[in-house]
Amino acid sequence: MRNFLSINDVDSLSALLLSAQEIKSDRFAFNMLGKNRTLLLIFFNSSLRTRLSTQKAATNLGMNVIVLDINQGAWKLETEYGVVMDSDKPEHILEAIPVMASYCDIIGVRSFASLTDREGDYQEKILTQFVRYSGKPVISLESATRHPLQSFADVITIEQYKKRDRPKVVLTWAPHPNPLPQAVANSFAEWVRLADYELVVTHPKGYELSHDFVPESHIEYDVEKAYENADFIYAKNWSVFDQTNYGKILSKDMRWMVDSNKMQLTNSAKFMHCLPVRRNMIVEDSVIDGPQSIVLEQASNREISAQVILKEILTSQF
Ligand code: SN0
Repeated sequence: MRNFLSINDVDSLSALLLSAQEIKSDRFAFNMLGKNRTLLLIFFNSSLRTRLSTQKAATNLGMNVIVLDINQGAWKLETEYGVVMDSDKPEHILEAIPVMASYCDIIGVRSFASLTDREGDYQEKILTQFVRYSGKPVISLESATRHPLQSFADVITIEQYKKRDRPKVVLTWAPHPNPLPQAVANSFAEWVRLADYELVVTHPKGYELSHDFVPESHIEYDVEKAYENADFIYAKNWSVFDQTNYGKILSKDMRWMVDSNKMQLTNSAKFMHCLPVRRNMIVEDSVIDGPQSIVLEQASNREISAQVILKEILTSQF
């Protein structure tokens, strides 16, 4: 594995899942693999789980880690070409990327969706420049359109809890006060399909995700029908993907909040969310605090997913 940006970088999901089990049973078994190798984590956006779990995973493998928050202490980076740099951005990404790359062996990048320029977001303008100009393996720590380390951790978690081979996994939109990217939802859908679980996506009309991630046949607009016989309820808010309203909020329909009434329609489903979660908007307290909630296990599997990927890259690239 050279880069880890999406499912396209995965040769065999079952091999990754085996590696996850191996690392879970002894996370220090490969603590010499990363000796004298440095991981640089660059954040263009806030992070709690990704930052800590990736740092911990790298340390388990014996790596050194440097973390840079672009918005706290670094120069603001210009990302557009050909501009007269007379704004508040003193450094161009064209210099910054190779300079940062020269201090490390692997780069993790958290970029972000503009939510105004759909084409730019879906072209992954920032992430692709890191791949092009760093000369180093690049790991996505959430990009404009995907969050693969999260989705891989989600699949590890589902494997742990599933009671049948092909569980019914429901991805439900839920209301949120602010416009959020489609990244987590896109990525989750793509990994659930890779894992060959049954995927049902439910949301109000107007919140259709890109058909590249969720073909129309997977959508169920009747939220209660979607919950029927579900094994996993995965909640996430996202803003509109459609070109005319891209990045906007169309609805805060509370019928999509995950509550104990709808959970009763399921096959004793587990509740999942990538966190951070807005309680009593996305999910009722009684559900997230109840025995069906596996959000903490999901978060703890972030260390495992990051370690599997770092191990793959260290093994194949150095
Ligand atoms: C991010 C998102 O992509 O939706 C990161 C999730 C891992 N979530 C948020 O930005 C939540 C912020 C909020 O206001 O609740």
